[in-house]
Amino acid sequence: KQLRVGVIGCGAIGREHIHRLMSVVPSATVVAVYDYFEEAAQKVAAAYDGIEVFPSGEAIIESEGVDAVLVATTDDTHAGYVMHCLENEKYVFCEKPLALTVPECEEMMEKEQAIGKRLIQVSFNRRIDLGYREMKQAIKDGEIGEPLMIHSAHRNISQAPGFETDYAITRVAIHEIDITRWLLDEEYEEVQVLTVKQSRRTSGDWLNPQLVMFKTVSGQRVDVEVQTDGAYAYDIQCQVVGEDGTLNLPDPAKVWKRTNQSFSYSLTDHWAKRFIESYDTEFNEWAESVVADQLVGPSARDGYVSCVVADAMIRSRKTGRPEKIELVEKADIY
Ligand code: ISE
Repeated sequence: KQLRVGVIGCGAIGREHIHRLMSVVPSATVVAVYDYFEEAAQKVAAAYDGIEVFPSGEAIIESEGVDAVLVATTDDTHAGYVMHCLENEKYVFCEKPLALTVPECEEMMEKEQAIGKRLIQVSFNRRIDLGYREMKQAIKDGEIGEPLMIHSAHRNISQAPGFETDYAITRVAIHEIDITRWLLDEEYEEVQVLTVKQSRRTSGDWLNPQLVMFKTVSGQRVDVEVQTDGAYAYDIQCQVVGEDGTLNLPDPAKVWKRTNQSFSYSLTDHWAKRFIESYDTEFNEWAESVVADQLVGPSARDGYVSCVVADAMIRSRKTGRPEKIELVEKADIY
């Protein structure tokens, strides 16, 4: 039996995920779509067989013909749809961020706990990337001894219009917030955002670059260079430094060229290309886990932690000081 998915939000990422669900996820199919701009939903429905346009996101969530929901709308609407899914005890896959505020995440965790099982998965696709998975395995196997620090970089060529300084945290560095605690299997004690000389390649008036630091509970230090505009490529770097060695995130498979007395290989321009395989696997694993009634991917708790940390980072950017991280206790279902 195929999982019948309803998609709320048919913008760029919504359309990409719909295509993915229809073409590379055999255990799922999209049956319902909604978008604030009805035309966007109509276009999607016209492009595939068996997709119906619904009058609202709520109608999709409440429909008996929909087994699970994908939320790919604007950030400010995620929490409302996810809560509505919980009220209807429906599985929901939510694009990051899970919510804009910590209390909303707490409410979701309480509701899930009352239901007694996980229904929410948050899209932190890097956990599925083969490079990061291999790094985590090597750390687990003790190959570099105890990890002591991580140096990382997140570089973008451009942003959609309307980009703001805080989005560098809530939309961009949020990936490092999540992947670092997943790699190290540790929570953060404090975080800090440092000011740095600004790039002339920024196409708006937001702060770019920003330098972000984390300190974990056991004292490991992490630095993340966040360039949200004007970089030479979409480039993600991560180096874990351990007592006995280092691990480096590999670039995606590309031919190595030796020509004109030089050596090169190409990088991509966009996250959707850089991480395409991880997104494909993420949806396959999600659909299979929903069918098995046992979610395994990133949880509401992970969405909550990233929200707490992002808030602290935004505070630190304003105060210039390190900010402490305080988390509520982890419930049994996580
Ligand atoms: C986007 O949402 C991402 O997920 C990318 O990883 C990030 O680099 C980009 O700036 C975001 O807009």
